[in-house]
Formats: sequence, structure tokens, C-alpha cells
Amino acid sequence: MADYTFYTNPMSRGQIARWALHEAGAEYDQVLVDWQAKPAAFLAVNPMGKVPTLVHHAEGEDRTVTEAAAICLYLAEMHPEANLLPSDAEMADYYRWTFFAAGPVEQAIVSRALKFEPSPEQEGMAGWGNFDRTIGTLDGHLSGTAWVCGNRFTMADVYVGSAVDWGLNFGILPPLPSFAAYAERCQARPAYKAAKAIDNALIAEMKK
Ligand SMILES: N[C@@H](CCC(=O)N[C@@H](CS)C(=O)NCC(=O)O)C(=O)O
Repeated sequence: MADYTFYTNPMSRGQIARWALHEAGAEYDQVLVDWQAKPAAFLAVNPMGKVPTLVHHAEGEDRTVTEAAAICLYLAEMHPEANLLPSDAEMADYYRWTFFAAGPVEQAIVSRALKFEPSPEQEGMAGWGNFDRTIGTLDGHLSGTAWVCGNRFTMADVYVGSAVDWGLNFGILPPLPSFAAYAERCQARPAYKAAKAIDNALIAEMKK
């Protein structure tokens, strides 16, 4: 058995976790989840029935991690040899922008896709304020840096890069120069290419 069981669907946020698994150099067995027939073993470890879900077969115990951002950061911790963890100086950016992407950016993108925009009165309660505030803030950061933490790729880039890549592909993020250049840098990573090749082949298979 591989170290990890990875529950995924190729047309899902599972793509984020697969990229993270490849960056970490982790050995995994995949289980493809059919939305109409979710496996009992999957629902037992994640009653939310959401992918990605990762089970780490660690020494003496199985550990379940859900939420794509948590999976990314967990894998960086479990595979320090992959050099994806932040130094002390990089840690503020690492956590700040990963959580910014998992909260405000995700909410801004999804709410726009669902055609919900908070009214000015609702913005104070909405964690993302509004679409322009969130996206402008992300643009501000990515305009001044090659990677989330500066000149070095870290696991934060798998999560933030996936949000930017996905948002651009779906035409929800504006094609700003900072986003386009950052997405291009992410797409050049060998682990990104390897992971996407697997998901794209699975998607092509599903469409046959
Ligand atoms: N907060 C979760 C969201 C995961 C999620 O919504 N996954 C979707 C696919 S992208 C899913 O599993 N949908 C199936 C369902 O809800 O039944 C994360 O960040 O991983």
C-alpha cells in the first residue's frame, strides 16, 4: 500500500491536491469518486463527501486530511526533503496568502460564479468584502513578487497558484499581467505538468 490514499475526481479541486502530492514526491493510491455513487470508505473518512480527501497511512495510524489548503500544507510538513516549507522569514507570507486564497479569494470567485455580490451593507460581514477588494489585494501582492514568499517556490504557491490558474481558466479572474505571469510560472513546474497530465487524461477518458 502506498503512503497515501487520495480520493479525488479529475474535474474538481482534487487537481490542487494532486499537484501538491507531486511537488512533495509522495507515493499515493488514487480512488476516483463518482458523485452519484460515493464509496462507503470515502464517506466514512469524510462525511462531507467532498474531494480532495487524503488518508495518510502513517506509522501506527491512519490520518485523514480534508480541505485542499490543509492537504497542501500537511504534505509540505510530511515531506520536508521537498523543500516546500517556509523559512522563518517566509512564514508570514506563507500562511497569510494561503489562508487569503482559501478564504477571501475562494469566496470571491465562487460568489461571482454563483452570481452573488454582497451589498455595501453586507460587505462588513462578508470575509472577502467584495470581489474587487479581494482581487485587487491579491494583484497587489503578486505584482511585486515572483512567488508568494518571494523568490522561492513554496507549497503556498500550489494553493494560491491553483486559485489563480482556475480563476483565469474559468474567466472569473481578470487577466491582469500579475496573474497571467504567475500562472505561467506555476504551469512551468514539472510537478504541475505531471499532475495535470494525469487529470486531463482522466477527463478525456470520462468524456469518451
Ligand atoms: N473546502 C473544500 C471544498 C471541496 C469541494 O467543494 N469539492 C467539490 C469538488 S471541487 C466536491 O467534492 N463536490 C462534490 C459534492 O459536494 O458532492 C476544499 O477546499 O477542498
